[in-house]
Amino acid sequence: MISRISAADRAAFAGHVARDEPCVIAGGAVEWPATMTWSIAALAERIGDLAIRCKVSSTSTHPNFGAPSLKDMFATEATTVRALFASFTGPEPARRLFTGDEQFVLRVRDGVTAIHEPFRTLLDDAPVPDVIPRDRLYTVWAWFSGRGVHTGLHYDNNGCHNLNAQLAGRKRCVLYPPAALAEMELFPIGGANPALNCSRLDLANEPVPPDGFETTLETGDLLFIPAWWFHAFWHLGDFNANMNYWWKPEVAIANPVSERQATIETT
Ligand SMILES: O=C(O)CCC(=O)C(=O)O
Repeated sequence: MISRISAADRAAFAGHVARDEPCVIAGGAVEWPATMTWSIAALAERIGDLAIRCKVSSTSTHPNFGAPSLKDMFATEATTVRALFASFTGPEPARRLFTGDEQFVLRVRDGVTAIHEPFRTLLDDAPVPDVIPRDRLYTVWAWFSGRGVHTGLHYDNNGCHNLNAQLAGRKRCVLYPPAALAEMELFPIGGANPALNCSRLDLANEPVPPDGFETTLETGDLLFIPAWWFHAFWHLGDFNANMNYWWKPEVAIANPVSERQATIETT
């Protein structure tokens, strides 16, 4: 279980960050304009015409590591927000997924902030939470999906803490600490699959490894995923919308996963 803390208890959140321990800020985003207004219809009216790319899988799992080629595993397609959202209410609602891999909302690199202008409206409705130190903010992404999507077990290779805001719909998630690296069955360094931060385990069809930290995010919840922790998600709502905010830890964290990532980046 992941502990649920109140949004008012900033000291409790700071403690979780300091200890690299996940938590949910229960209802921390309930009063955000995004949580109160985002639906397929409302968002389509504002950004429906926007041209985007989305991930596309022949199953409900993203990436689909069972696909016959790397090209199929990481396939994307050109679409519009409106067409993507329409697919969520069609016969195969879990085939498509929008994430920031295809287009970020905000990035800070070398002290320079870049905002993808057509997404500024998302940031207006879901601003960077003030528990995040602004001088260490790294990236903000948006996520849109239909019911049934599963994102496979992985760690974020940017080395950042992550606050993931559930703004519409619900998601079940399971987290594992960096110390569980040996049980995570990651694609091997030097192997054919370049997704070195991802697990080969197919948790859509196999039991999740034991000793995971599990929770279900309800609309308005904020999940803190400490840097280098493994996570997998199951999308439970008919329409799921999230924004997530990454920031650099105050001091670099040394653990088996950060060491693995350093090896990847130097080989
Ligand atoms: O929402 C999901 O399916 C995945 C979220 C995730 O991987 C993240 O916040 O880093």
